[in-house]
Amino acid sequence: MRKTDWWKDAVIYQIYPKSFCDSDGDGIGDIKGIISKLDYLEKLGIDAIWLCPIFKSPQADNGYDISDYTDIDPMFGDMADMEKLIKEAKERNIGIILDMVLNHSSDEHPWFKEAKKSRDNKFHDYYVWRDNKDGQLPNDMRATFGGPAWTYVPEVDRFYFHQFAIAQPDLNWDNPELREELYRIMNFWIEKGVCGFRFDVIDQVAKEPDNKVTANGANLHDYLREMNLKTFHGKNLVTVGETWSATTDTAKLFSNPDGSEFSMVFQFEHILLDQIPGKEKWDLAPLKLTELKKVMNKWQTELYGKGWNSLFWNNHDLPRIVSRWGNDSDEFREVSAKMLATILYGMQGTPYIYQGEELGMTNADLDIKDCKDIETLNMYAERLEKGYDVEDVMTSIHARGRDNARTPMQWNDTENSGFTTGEPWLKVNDNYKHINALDEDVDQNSVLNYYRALIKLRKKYDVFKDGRYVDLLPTDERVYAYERKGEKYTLTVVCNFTKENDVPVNISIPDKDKLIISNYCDAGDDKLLRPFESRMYMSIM
Ligand code: TEU
Repeated sequence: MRKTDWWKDAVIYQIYPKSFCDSDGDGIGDIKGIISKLDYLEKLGIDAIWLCPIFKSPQADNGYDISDYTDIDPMFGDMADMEKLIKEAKERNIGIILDMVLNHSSDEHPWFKEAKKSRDNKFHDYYVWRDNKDGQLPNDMRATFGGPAWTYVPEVDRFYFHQFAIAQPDLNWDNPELREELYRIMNFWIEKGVCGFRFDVIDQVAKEPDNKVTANGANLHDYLREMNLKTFHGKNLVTVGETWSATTDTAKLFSNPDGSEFSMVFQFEHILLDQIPGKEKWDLAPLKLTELKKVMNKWQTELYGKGWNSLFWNNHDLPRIVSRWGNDSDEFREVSAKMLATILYGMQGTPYIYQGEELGMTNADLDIKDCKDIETLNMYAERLEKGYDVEDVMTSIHARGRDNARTPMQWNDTENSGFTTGEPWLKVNDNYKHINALDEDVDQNSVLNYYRALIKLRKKYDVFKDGRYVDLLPTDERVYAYERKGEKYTLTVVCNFTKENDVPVNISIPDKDKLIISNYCDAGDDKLLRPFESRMYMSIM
């Protein structure tokens, strides 16, 4: 039995099953492949795996379009494999977190197939419909993956609402029977022994399309508290909601320490800092370090004692952080990947590692013909039609496309990076010959061994969990320095966010403080930092 709030000391590892490890040579990762890598994960030191959707799905959006919530997609294996994964992970003290996509289902879910048949069908009201008035769309809302958020179904002479793809009809949470079905599904998995859930776009479930409201509808927190009570409440599970709309105020509700909603949420305020404000993620802008600090400072201080942060740079929707805010050249890739990890791992919250981040995996620079992601492909077509320059569109895709994160995991330097013996569903990044887990395992200075060391440190000192955060250099555009003040210890983190050399650190580190980790092999100078140098000091008060 895990102790209460175990997730506050935990590190969570995210697996994108399609790209993690293929056991049967069909070019697609699978559950047996994951089982074969549990020893690797145990050695890394993680406590839980967030598994992206493995449920039955036509894969219009790589599993985020579910057609059966209590069965496994044959592409990934079967229920016996899943049970084995839960059991074998548990033997290594690793829990399995399932990805619940409850805002929408697949259009091939039996509920939707029934719903389309007639307005009188019991399942019709499981979805969000508006009448056809003279062939006009109900309103001008747009779907995240392009086009209108409404699609017409002639059989019922109505439009259904979808915030994402046409193949992802939104579920109607205002229907209590639908909510009960969802709770049954969650309880089914709780009984199978999972250790928690990640909830896809959960702030968007209480939509009010007539008011053009998607996130934070009036009923949202009532629904979430009901779901909590009827499913995971009091069961010591970890729960994390994906909430693009979260502010520190709403996050205090979502992650209320009274346990009424979730353990924590993913918020994206920092992630949105390098795009042109008010525009789309494809409209690139440079990141300003002081702006990043402002956002991190706000989340670190406002949630202190009142909520809980999740700490992440990466996931399956985001570009690789070393290519984004670090530097993926041969010269600086390793130091900058470690520097970025250091900034995050000193903070309060639960860190998430997205597969390959612990190796310093980079963006992929895929040709458009090799891209597979629905969001990227739809945007490409849409922007070219609008007359955008093809080179500009490709620059955006290389910087932000979701396939960057989805190229297969780089296990070793054999063909296809040891990911598959077949033809991989998405091209392997060519750099697997020198960026791979096998080499990094034995290289004491690898990014992988740095992550292992950071995880060990977090387990060793309570200050990582409890220390109070203070930004030490809020106006410095090059150095990120903060401290965490605990009862016994003070942790100080100092990072050069640039490739410049001899960058002065305008704070003094007491002589008695001990350097507990750094991304350069030799001692260096605590007053002048080398490119991307990062240092963590610990003091006893
Ligand atoms: O993502 C939510 C979401 O809004 C994303 O579409 C996000 O805006 C975009 O990827 C940023 O580029 C979740 C899942 O994480 C994503 O994989 C799914 O495609 C999406 O929901 C729909 O289920």
